[in-house]
Amino acid sequence: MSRTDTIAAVDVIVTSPGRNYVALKITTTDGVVGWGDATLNGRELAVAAYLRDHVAPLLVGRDPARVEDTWQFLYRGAYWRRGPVTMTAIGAVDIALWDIKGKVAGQPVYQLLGGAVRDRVLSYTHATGWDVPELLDSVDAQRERGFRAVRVQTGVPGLDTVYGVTRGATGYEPAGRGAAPVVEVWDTDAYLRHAPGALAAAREHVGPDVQLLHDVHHRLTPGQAARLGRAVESVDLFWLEDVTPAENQEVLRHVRRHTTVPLAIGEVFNTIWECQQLITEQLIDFVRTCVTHAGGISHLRRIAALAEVWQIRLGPHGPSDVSPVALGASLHVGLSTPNFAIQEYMGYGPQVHEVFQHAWSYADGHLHPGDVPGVGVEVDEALAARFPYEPAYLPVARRRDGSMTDW
Ligand code: EZ4
Ligand code: CO
Repeated sequence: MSRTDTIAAVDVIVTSPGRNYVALKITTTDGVVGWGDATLNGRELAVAAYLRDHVAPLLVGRDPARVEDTWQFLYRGAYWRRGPVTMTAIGAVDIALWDIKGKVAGQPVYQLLGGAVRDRVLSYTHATGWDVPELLDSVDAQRERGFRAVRVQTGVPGLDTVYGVTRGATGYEPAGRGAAPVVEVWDTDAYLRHAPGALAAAREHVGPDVQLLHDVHHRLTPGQAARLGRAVESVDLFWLEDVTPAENQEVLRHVRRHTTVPLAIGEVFNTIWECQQLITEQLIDFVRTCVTHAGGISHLRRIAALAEVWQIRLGPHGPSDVSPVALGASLHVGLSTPNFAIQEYMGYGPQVHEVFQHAWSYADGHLHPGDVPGVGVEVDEALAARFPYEPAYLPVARRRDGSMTDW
């Protein structure tokens, strides 16, 4: 990079190779290209417009080497603080600038973050079955693929749709294509009656050596969460995720008083400030913030640093809606950050692997970001253009009486 190298172009690419993604491309006057992920599931076009209309014009002409200053400029310069759209846009720029910095230096990003502290990053994937026998088959299939950590979700008797499971299918994709969200009917009591037994059956099936995780997906009150935590203590979960919506974080104290089950929260958080109380009051064990939605590599590292003080670890979000660019970025943080525990890896359909050519790799239950300069994920723009955006939304949930609840 010459000393006069500046940002020449900022392009936003929306593509739907099986599901929607938003990719950010930053090109420098020297011709170096950096890629970021700006995918916000079900609200993709809001981030695309934020980037195109408000961020791209501000970036052209700036020094691409100033990663931290650009973060500060976009965060403080917006005046309006935080929020998923803003922070996803900032995250995309941050990841793309780290990609450029790595390419210019000829180094994978993890080397610029201080180098590897581990050889590979432990990952977990999803097992899903409508009933318990189907779930156990799914767990076996994921173990055969080498996974040592598996998230287990099952259907609930009496309900037709349940988070994390698709009836009659082996895979699960939360977003549904179409002009409006699918409406799911939810019954917390039915879930609480069923879940402990299903989780116990999974533990009995796999024995002690496999890590089991479970996602409650924001459905419980603090009292219900405390009871569920107690009921599953003998299952020895790696974590119980999102037991409450965690908007009121104080309520987690009640859960903590009653159970030692490890708690993971934060996939919907955008900044260190939403994590602060949960970390400093030790109300959780794992922070789930995603590199895309929480302001990029620079900000995820800050969250990790705060969490480290309190012996809390990172287990970032990594479903299909976190693009391969973001997964790569997360793995550079994972390889170089001491208190990074585990990376969610839901996997991608074949078209996604073609559009996003990635240096990261999976083997034997672990992920590695690869050793190419930068983040190591390139977007095939011609192929991406063949998959135009398709409206898709996450489901919504209503109770049996028709009132809205948290999905
Ligand atoms: O609901 O990716 O832990 N994983 C999850 C995911 C999220 C969706 C939201 O976009 O909770 O399934
Ligand atoms: Co989750």
